[in-house]
Amino acid sequence: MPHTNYQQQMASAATIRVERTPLLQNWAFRKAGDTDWLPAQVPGNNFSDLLRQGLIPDPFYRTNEKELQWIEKEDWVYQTTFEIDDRRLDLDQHLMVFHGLDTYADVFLNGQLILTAQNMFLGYEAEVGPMLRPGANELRIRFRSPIREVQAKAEAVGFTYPAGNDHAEEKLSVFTRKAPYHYGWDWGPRFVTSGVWRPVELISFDTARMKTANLVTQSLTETGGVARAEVTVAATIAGAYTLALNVGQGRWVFEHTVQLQPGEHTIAFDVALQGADYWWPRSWGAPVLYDLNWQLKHADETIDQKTGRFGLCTIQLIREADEEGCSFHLEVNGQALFAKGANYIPQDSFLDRPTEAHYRQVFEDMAAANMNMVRIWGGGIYESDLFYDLADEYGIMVWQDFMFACTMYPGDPDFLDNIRAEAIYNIHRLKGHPSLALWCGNNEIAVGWQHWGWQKEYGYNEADCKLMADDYERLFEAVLPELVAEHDPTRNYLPSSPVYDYSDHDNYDKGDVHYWGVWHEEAPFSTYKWAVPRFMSEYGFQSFPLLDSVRRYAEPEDWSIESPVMQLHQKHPRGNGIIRKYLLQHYREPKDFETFLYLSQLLQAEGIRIAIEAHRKAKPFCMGTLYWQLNDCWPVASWSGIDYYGQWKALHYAVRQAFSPLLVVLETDEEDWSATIVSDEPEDKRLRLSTGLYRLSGERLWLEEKSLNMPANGKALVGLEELKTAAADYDAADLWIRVQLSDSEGVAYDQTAYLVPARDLHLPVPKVKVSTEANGAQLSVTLQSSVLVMGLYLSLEGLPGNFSDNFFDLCPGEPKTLELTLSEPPEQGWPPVRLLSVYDSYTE
Ligand code: BMA
Repeated sequence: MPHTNYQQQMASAATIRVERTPLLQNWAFRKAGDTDWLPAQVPGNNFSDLLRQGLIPDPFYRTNEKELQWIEKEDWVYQTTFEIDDRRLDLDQHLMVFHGLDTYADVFLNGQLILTAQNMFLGYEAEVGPMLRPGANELRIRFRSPIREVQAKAEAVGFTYPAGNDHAEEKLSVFTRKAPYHYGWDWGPRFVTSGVWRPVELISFDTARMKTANLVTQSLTETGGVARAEVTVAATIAGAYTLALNVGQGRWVFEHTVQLQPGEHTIAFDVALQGADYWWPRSWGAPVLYDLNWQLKHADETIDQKTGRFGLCTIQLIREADEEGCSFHLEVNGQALFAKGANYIPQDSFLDRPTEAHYRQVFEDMAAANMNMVRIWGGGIYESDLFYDLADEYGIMVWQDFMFACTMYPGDPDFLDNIRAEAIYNIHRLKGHPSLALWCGNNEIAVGWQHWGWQKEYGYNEADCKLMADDYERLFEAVLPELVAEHDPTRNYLPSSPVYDYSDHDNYDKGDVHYWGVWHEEAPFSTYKWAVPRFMSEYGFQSFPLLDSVRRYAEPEDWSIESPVMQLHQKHPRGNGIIRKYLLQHYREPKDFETFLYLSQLLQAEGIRIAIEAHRKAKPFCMGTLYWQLNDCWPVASWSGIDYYGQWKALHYAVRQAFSPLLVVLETDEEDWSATIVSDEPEDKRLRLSTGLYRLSGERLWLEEKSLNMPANGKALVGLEELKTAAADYDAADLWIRVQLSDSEGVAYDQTAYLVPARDLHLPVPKVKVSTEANGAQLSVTLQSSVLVMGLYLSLEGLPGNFSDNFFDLCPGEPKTLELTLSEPPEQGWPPVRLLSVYDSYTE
């Protein structure tokens, strides 16, 4: 019986002979050449350690970034001691395992060199048996400056790589396999860190150990599916080894025996999971996961064990010729699915800072905003295992870029070998996650090379161009696809995103596009309505963090958009001017700094809402929309919907609504007035659409209700001719419209809209009645007004946190209750509720 079998396996776990000891204690560091050792944290980095020791000021505060650039040019030394006893030394094999070294490191154990590292994205192992001794052992790592390390190499090249986001004069970042955003980006500061950024452990064993163990879906059947178990075993003695795999706590149990010679071996066998449920992205079904227990047995003993989780799921990127051109969509468990999500960047410039709670919050925030996909963009890092565990758990598919972005890269044999090792390591680390949807070679390099004029800008001659183009082809069209095909054959590889440049309109019917006409070209938001490709994998618009966030990095004397501090926290050279230009097209001149920040957020939310609506309305021609960008890595003006401190901007609330499974897209600016209803629901629905016309002062002028049948995953068009006729009798500047969509459970979608830009509306003076009810760490706020209040923003000065709704239009005569839940009740009691609306940005 499977259950008994499982119990037996657990019992035999006691004999396990692989010992894993984390080495995360007693670390000290110093700048090379200094004599004093200072306490350090591992995992961590030199900036965080210097800050903890009070040796540098807060890197994010005011203009401190500028003062801290010396750090990248120094070498840094980290050291720890650890104890080993004789019993441990009795084991045969001893490996020092580094899950992440940033970046150029020489590692010494008891004075002997055990390893030289040169890739932040790669895990390293060194056999250390002969160097270990009973009692105290000293592990020392010397990190060479990633800047000075590659200077000679860069000089030898004879031209500059087009790494426009690298903030230094010399574009050295391309020579180092290290997070590109550390060198600066158009939303990121430059902090080129060094350090032990992921854990270190000492692994000792006799006989054999498992290095990696993955279970990957191969195919689905009506009643389950087939998955391939793949385990890498390092054996020290020849003999028979048995791999025992237990799926779903004893529901399926498999054993596979092989004869092994000493050395490293990959053992693969297929298993049938009869009756297993599929893993589905959220809102399409449940992301069902089964527990995994792997055991390696030899001579009747369990010698190693690993645990994990498994989801039965296939995700394919379908790119096939069709009537429109060439498709570009994700097929999940055989069904075409519309992808809704965002582009993700690392959560901090300093990678030791995001905790498990931060990671979980990112997934809570994505889930709350109805997302089913996230793109890990190629200028950051291959994320921690935790990120992918959460993606599996929350049902959010991961588009995984390899870490290359926005520049050409060298292609010499050493560099390619380094990348090969990095790719193989990360493919095996991540392939067992059902949420992993596809591998993508790079971000925007193909379009950059073909369309952005780098050749002219950087003055490349023919030979330089040929070298860079050949290197590109070798890496992204040969090396990486071959490695994906060999090591993760069920997953698709896309060489570069986007496939087509946004200037290339003839090809919008064929691939993915990053549409940057809005923002970079300063095209109006309305262009989002027609610039619709088969899949939109980037588009975005900047906004500022609000005053409560700005207070945390700037002083009152810095509170102007053009102050040196605010400019340093705006990394796009034309950013402030672009925001201002669009802002004045939509709103009146804001009366002060705070209302400028606030309106920038409403503006961003409005722009991205228009884009998302256009993409969803164009389904199934367009099958995905991922805006730029979900989050920030420091406090800054950027395209993010959530600021560095975790505050939802107006955008995140707007995205939650625009990604809701049932959506109404209202058109009132063309000859044909219409509402397109879009359903991402996996079942048919009976819906009621209510459309109302009102005066801003409150009076209802017209109301219509219609019932309709909405097929699963379908679309419906409803004419609004009568609304148009009704509105024609009034001054459009006095009007607002409300659309509500209800299903059997109540209102599923509720939106307000206007017929003229906010700047032209005759907004009445808001008089909002506020009542609050505090209950421990939760505050309920009820708001009521007799007139429409546009863009109402609630805050509690000095208290961060996200209300259940915010930046909404408060409808006349309809009380609205919001909740804010903190982790604990506020120490000083609840501050008064502050309100800000569009009207409050006016001068009078
Ligand atoms: C896209 C991204 C990033 C950049 C953003 C805004 O190109 O891939 O490189 O931050 O645009 O310019």
